Amino acid sequence: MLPPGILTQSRARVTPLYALLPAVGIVESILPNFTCTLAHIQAAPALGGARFVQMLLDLQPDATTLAPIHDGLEHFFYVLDGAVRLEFGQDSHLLAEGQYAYLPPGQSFSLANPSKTPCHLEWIKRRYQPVDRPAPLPLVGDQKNIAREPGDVAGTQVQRLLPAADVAFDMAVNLLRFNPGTYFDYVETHIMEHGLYMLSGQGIYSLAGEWMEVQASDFIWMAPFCPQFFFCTGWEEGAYLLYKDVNRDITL
Ligand code: UGY
Ligand code: MN
Repeated sequence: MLPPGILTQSRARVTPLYALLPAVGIVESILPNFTCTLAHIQAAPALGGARFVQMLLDLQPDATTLAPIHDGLEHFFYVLDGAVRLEFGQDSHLLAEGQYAYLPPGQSFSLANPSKTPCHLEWIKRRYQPVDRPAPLPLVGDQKNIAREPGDVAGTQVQRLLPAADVAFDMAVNLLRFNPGTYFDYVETHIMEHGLYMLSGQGIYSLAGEWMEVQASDFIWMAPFCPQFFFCTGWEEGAYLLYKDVNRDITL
């Protein structure tokens, strides 16, 4: 007997103000400078307005960059599972789940998966917006060592992976955590754009007035001024990794 046909229902949405991309629909790209690696590109200027690139890299065993990457951009990596070796300057770090790195513009680097198991990581890159002080230095960290600050609403927490008080940084990357049943205390509408990767749990997200079910492994891009509101549902903690552009004036 023939298997049933494929149904065409999908939660994927792409609009000028936001995009919701369930993982299953993102067809992989091959990046010429990587071996044994698939890139699931989640945000890019091709979306219509995004000013950054975000992707999930799937590095199979023995994956490696063929030559150091030196593209003048700033970079952020967050390891989802497995382990990746990140080399830059004289530094070499084996980053495992929950560990991350920020590299300032102009810092060349290479990546490799030296283990027998795949490694998945979120990679964010963008053009740094200089300001009247030196750019940040490279930074390597582990979310386990970052304080969980109480959020504005009881039952929510935020971990700031990059130094929030240092305006040399033009990006923030935070981990937001929600107990089931918690939600924002107001609908946010702000100039900053977001790249959101759902790490665990589930919920409903209101984006520009439309309610959408979201779950672990979904990606959301939010354009500047996209009205946004999250309500955590399900039985486990909802957690997401959130990119945000910060600390810069508007030039006209
Ligand atoms: O910091 C933020 O802008 C955050 N609360 N937004 C979000 O989670 N959509
Ligand atoms: Mn926001």
